[in-house]
Amino acid sequence: MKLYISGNSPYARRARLAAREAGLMGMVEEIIISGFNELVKLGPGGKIPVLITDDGHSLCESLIITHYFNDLSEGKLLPSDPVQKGKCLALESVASVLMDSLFVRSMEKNYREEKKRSALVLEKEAERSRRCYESLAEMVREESESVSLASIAVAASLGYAGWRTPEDNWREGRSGLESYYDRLMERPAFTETMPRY
Ligand SMILES: N[C@@H](CCC(=O)N[C@@H](CS)C(=O)NCC(=O)O)C(=O)O
Repeated sequence: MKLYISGNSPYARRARLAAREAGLMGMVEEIIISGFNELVKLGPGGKIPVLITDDGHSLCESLIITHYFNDLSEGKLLPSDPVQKGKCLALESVASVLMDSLFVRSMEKNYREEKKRSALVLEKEAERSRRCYESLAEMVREESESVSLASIAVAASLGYAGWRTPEDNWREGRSGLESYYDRLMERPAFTETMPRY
């Protein structure tokens, strides 16, 4: 399979982490894209990541790619118990919302001329990010350190926050979330895929 990525994309990182933690790296070739124009040849979305499967299907959306990897690994990254699975998906869903919120803010702050930036969007998304940090801090209280699609999404989002929205200081007052994140970062897959900026 071919996984198209860029080095610092949090969405790509999520797919890269899932491939590693599912034990699939022997089957996955990671290709760093040279430009976004090349991406539209792989599918209409034109976004990172894209996975070309061995059957020649083009999968976009990090959520779909990571769940596909989980299926290929026969469920290594999600609990089989339905209640535990629901809990895990709830955590993954909040981390997904956080990632989108951070990405919108980054686009607004870093890719738009200052006079064209929307204060409304920035405020609304900063508030959404804040709610997500609070919710994650609450949700990981009882979480073990086991790696799942949820912990992968949490780590990819918080790693991205450290880079793109350092002003959020997400660690401040959230020591449980901080130690959860720091423990995950000791794993080779997480260190290896850290954004380099
Ligand atoms: N919902 C998508 C979002 C992916 C995404 O926005 N990726 C960014 C890179 S971090 C991208 O490719 N942006 C290019 C663009 O928006 O044209 C996913 O989960 O994969």
